[in-house]
Formats: sequence, C-alpha cells, structure tokens
Amino acid sequence: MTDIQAQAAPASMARGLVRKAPENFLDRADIHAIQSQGAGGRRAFIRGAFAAALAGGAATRAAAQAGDAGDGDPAILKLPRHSTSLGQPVAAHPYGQPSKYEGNVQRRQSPGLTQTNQASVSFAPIQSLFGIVTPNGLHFERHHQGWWDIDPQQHRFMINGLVKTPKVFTMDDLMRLPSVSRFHFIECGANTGMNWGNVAVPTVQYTHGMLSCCEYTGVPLITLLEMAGADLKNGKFILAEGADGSSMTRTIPMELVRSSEVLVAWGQNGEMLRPENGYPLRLVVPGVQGVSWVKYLRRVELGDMPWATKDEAVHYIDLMPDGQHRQYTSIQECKSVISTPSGGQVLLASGFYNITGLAWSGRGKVKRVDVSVDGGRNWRTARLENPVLSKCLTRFNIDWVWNGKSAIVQSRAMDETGYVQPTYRQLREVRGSRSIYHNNAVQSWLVQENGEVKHVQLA
Ligand SMILES: Nc1nc2c(c(=O)[nH]1)N[C@H]1C(S)=C(S)[C@@H](COP(=O)(O)O)O[C@H]1N2
Ligand SMILES: [Mo]
Repeated sequence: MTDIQAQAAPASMARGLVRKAPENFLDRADIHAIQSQGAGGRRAFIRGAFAAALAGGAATRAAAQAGDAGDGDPAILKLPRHSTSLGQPVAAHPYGQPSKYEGNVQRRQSPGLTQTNQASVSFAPIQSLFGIVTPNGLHFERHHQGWWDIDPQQHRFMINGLVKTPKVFTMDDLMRLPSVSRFHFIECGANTGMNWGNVAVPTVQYTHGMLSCCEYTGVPLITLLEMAGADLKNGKFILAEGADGSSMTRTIPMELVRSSEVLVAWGQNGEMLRPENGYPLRLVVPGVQGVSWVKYLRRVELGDMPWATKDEAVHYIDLMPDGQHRQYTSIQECKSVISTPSGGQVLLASGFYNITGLAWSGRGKVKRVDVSVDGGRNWRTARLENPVLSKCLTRFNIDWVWNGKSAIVQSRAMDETGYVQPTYRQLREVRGSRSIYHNNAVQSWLVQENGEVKHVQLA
C-alpha cells in the first residue's frame, strides 16, 4: 500500500465519490441545463447533502460518505417497490438496451466542427467507459459520405492485381475460413486535431473520442492473398477499397499484411459489425490510423508501389515547418489521456479520487504510464490494468487525495519500444504548428478549487 492509499483508506470507500454521480459525466452545457432546472437540480442537491455532512463534523462526514444508516437513510429503511413486488418479464426488446438511467452516455457530434449530413464524426464518450472495450453502440463514427446498411447476401469482396487468379468472395465464402479474434484500438488520425490550434475543447469526449477499442473477428488478409496466388516477391503494397460513395482507398505496406495482423473482419465485440462501422466487412489494420481501416470493404489490389490516392495525397498528411507535407504517417504513436478527472466533470468534494485513463501505442504494448497532478513537475507511475495487449487500449489507475486546491493532472505514456509521449512543446519543435492530424501530446486538465475541471494547454 502506498502512503497515499494508507492516508486515504477510510474515505476511499466513500460511495458517490469513487463511483461518481452521473452528472459528473455531463459536459458543461448539460450541467447548465440541470442547474437551470432550479435549486432542486440534482447537482445542487448533492452539493447540499455534502455541505450538510461536512458541517456536521468528522463523524457525520464519515458516516455520510460511507452510507451509514444511523441517520435513518430512507433509501435503506423504506423498502422500494423493486423489493416488494414482481419484476418485469423478459424484456420487450429482444436486443438489450442500457438502463434508462444511463441515457446521458452517448456518442456526440462536436459543436466546434463543421458537419454536413453525410461527412460527419461522432465521438465516443470515453469519460463514461470502464476497462478497455468500447461497447458497439458507443463506438465513434467517421463517415466521409454517410453510412449504409449493406445486404450481406449481396456483398462481394474481390482480390486482384499481382495475383495468379483474381478472386471474388461472398460473405459465406469468407466466414467458413479459419478466423481469429483480437483486441485492438482504432484511432482516427484527426483525433485531438482541434487541440493543435490551442482551442480549449471542453471535454475528453471531444479531445480524444475518435478512439475506440474492440475485439475484432475475421480472417487474416494474407490467407486470402495466398488463396489468390499472390506474387509476394513483387507485391509490396495493397490498395484497400470501400463500397460506399466516398471511394475510400488506402495504400498499406505488405510488411503489415505479411505479419498476419491485418484482418478482413466481420466481427466486432462478439457480434457482426455495426452498419456505421462497415457492416458486413471492414479492414482491421492494427496500430495504423483509422482511415486505413476501410469499411464496407469490397476490394484489395496487390501492387508494387503506393497509389497516392486522394485520401493519402490530400487528406491525412501533415504540413511540416519546412513547408513540405509528411505523407503515409500510418502508425499512431504512443499516447494517453486521463478520462477522470477530465474537462466538464465536477469533483463534488475534496478527498480520495481514482485517477483513471487510457494509454495506447500503434507500435506495440504500453510499458508504463506516469501521472502528474502538478502540471508536470512531479510524476508517479500508475497501475496498468490487465490485460496489456499489443496495439490495444490499456487502462491505467492511480490513487489521488485531492486537497481542494487547484491542480493540473496529466498522463504520459511510454511504449515497449521506449518511445515516450511528448509534451506540446516537444511535439511543436518537430512538427511546427500547421498540422491537423497525428497529435499525441500530453493532455492537461485543470481541476479548479470549486471542483470544476477545465481543459488547459501548457506552453
Ligand atoms: N468505406 C469507408 N471506410 C472508412 C471511412 C469511410 O468514410 N468510408 N472512414 C475512415 C476513417 S477516416 C476512419 S477514422 C475510420 C472510422 O471508423 P468507424 O466509423 O468505425 O469509427 O473508418 C475509415 N474507413
Ligand atoms: Mo479518420
């Protein structure tokens, strides 16, 4: 047990502080909406309850925090209906839905981004998620020309180019082949892009929510290439093509494909892909930016050089300080973010908090995450929760006793190659200030004395 833990022990079990109240996860707009419901707003109520407990002195405080029934808590003494009468029969919807009390946990579109109806983004609510897996209904979405629900009976997947026999597969053909299931993160290259301009994006959902992590099921692309008699000597790159109107095409080097890591996948977290994530077939390219994970995958061509298509010559390139563009920045470098406490959340009282967040690297496993609560002067090493998998989100946790003073919380990840996540200063020294994509800088959250957490960027 660390000193911090020992010191925090009695309060650390406090209900309602560790498992934070749902309003802790609201973004600012939602908080104002609740406050404007009047003095009876839930947050005012909870603050009031804590204030009363604090005024009552240490014993009452401990009792209130521990949920002691000594004061006659009606939530314990009065039997609720669910304890005294029959529950509901099997759910009316044969496909399960979250509790109605979790209605605030939603994908959201950023008010700061121009949206057209079809070229759009929705961000995953990573402030509300536990562990490493993103539930399918909350997976972020990025569509260049809208999504489709494609009939799997009609869907075809073709392999051509430097192969002996071009081949066309139906979904049935693919799904009878030996499959594998693997956990990986997917991150859009534009994730955290708004931060380049030093814009105070309010919540972690908008700063880092173009990020998800799933168990994918499919067949290694190399298996299908071999079935088509691929020329593996001259075939150096593949081109992957989607069936939607965006003509999404990306060049992927054969080294990644040869390692059997690249999958032609139909499964996402134990069920078929969701339509918005490429149903019935998508490419899974572990460690590589999301745009290469072509959805509605209809064709893979084997070639001897990169294609330089619009999505790799115009988009997803980085304008460097010398005026040249950096192209084919495929690998998502090591990165991390604290999801609690994070922008828009409110710490309801001082005392124990579990600082938690996510770390990932496109180059392998996360090796270590350090956390600072004083803007980067001092660092402590966080606990990495199992499993720690390659090219997958890793959950980290660390104990913190908040003394009620303002604090700047940050996380800094290191991967198994020894690469350390850079600060903004370090990143800008190399990349300048004209990038949009591939921002993996250390994220800072300011916890203010009133408990409100804000996005700040340290120079
Ligand atoms: N066919 C097709 N594939 C696509 C896209 C698209 O618009 N069409 N968007 C790409 C981009 S930019 C990203 S970040 C990921 C997003 O995957 P998701 O929507 O499942 O989160 O899919 C990629 N694959
Ligand atoms: Mo993307």
